[in-house]
Amino acid sequence: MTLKLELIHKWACPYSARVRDFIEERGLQERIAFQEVNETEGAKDRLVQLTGKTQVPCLVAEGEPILESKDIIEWLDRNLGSTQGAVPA
Ligand SMILES: N[C@@H](CCC(=O)N[C@@H](CS)C(=O)NCC(=O)O)C(=O)O
Repeated sequence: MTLKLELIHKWACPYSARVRDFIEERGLQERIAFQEVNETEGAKDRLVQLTGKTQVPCLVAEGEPILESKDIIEWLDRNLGSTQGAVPA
């Protein structure tokens, strides 16, 4: 099954960068739709609608938001990853 995944992120945010780096390291870019919170029309409104916050990064997995870069990386590792033990603390 192909999961519908979106990452609402911000270029200037180091936590977003951490998640983007992980995605790139794992070669998962093609599986995730990236939405920059200030560039993608409607992304910020959607973020607030889903989470009640403006915090990025936010992974939206099948419509369910996941906040916190560490939790997002762990989720990606658990659900899409194959290499164990590569999640930064
Ligand atoms: N602990 C969070 C920190 C995320 C964070 O602080 N993001 C900042 C941008 S770098 C942010 O969204 N600030 C605006 C807000 O929280 O509304 C994580 O690891 O994801």
